[in-house]
Amino acid sequence: MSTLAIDIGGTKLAAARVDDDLRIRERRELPTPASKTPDALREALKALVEPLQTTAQRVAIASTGIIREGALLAINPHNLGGLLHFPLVQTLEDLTGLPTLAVNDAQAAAWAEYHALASDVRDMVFITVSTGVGGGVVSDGRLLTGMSGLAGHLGHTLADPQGPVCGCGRRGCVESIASGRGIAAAAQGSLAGCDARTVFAHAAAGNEQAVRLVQHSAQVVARLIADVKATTDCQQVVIGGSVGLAEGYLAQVRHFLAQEPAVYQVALSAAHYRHDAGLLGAALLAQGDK
Ligand code: ADP
Ligand code: BMX
Ligand code: ZN
Repeated sequence: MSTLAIDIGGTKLAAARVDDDLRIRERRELPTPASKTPDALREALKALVEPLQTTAQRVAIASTGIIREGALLAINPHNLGGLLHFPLVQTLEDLTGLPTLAVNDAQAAAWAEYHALASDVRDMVFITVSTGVGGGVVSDGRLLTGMSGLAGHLGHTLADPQGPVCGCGRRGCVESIASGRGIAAAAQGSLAGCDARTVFAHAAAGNEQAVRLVQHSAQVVARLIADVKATTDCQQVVIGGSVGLAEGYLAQVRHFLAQEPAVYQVALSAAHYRHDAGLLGAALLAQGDK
């Protein structure tokens, strides 16, 4: 059996055929359209999945946003060009004719990463630092989704009451500072208009402002991890997303976490499945609990 797995992020769409032994075949990527209208996302998903669907028996989607009753509801619509609502499951069932499951991207990634950890780890938290900052919590071996899909939305916890207004409506969320969009929005002067990837390249070349922006993001994520440890008493925190996986980033998070009191220390690692954790977690969930 194989699953057509789809990962919808604020920056990129990915899809692949995933065999039941979690082998990835025919992986494809397209940019996420930044549009308020659902039509643009529907067309992009159509172009993404059409070449892949022939042999899959089901569809599994890991998507940015709160996933409630098969629909995507943005908590931060800025991450999707203003898009607030999208009928995910309905759209993919119409496009493919296959039974479809959808789950939040970071929740899905947490599930895949949980399965990659040693079997004595029962409590873990996954954090993606990407277009936004997302999270997934596995507690006593169970993935928390919450009664309305909101569980684990760690990017919308408070980092700085004087910080920028977040797209969710709150001021100073972790996401508004530490995410790829947050880093880009804070870039000024010679770096104004740069995306996070470019800011990281400038930081690697020694640009002081870029170094500060990356450090600030890592510090905010380290404080979030201390909060997460205090909330969940997890044994392991796993970091993913293109910012989280960028060279040198995790080392900086470790550096800032080490400055917190001992009770908040927790084992930290980079995502085992790297950029495919969301795809694989959705596929695992669609296969049924393992
Ligand atoms: P998505 O949010 O769609 O899942 P990503 O995990 O790739 O996608 O995150 C996108 C964010 O990561 C963007 O802000 C982008 O600028 C940033 N980014 C992409 N590649 C890198 C990189 N090599 N180093 C640092 N940041 C990166
Ligand atoms: C936002 C939110 C989360 C998501 C997180 C990471 C939206 C559209 N998304 O906090 O649901 O998990 O971003 O998403 O409100 P990504 O696109 O950065 O992977
Ligand atoms: Zn927010």
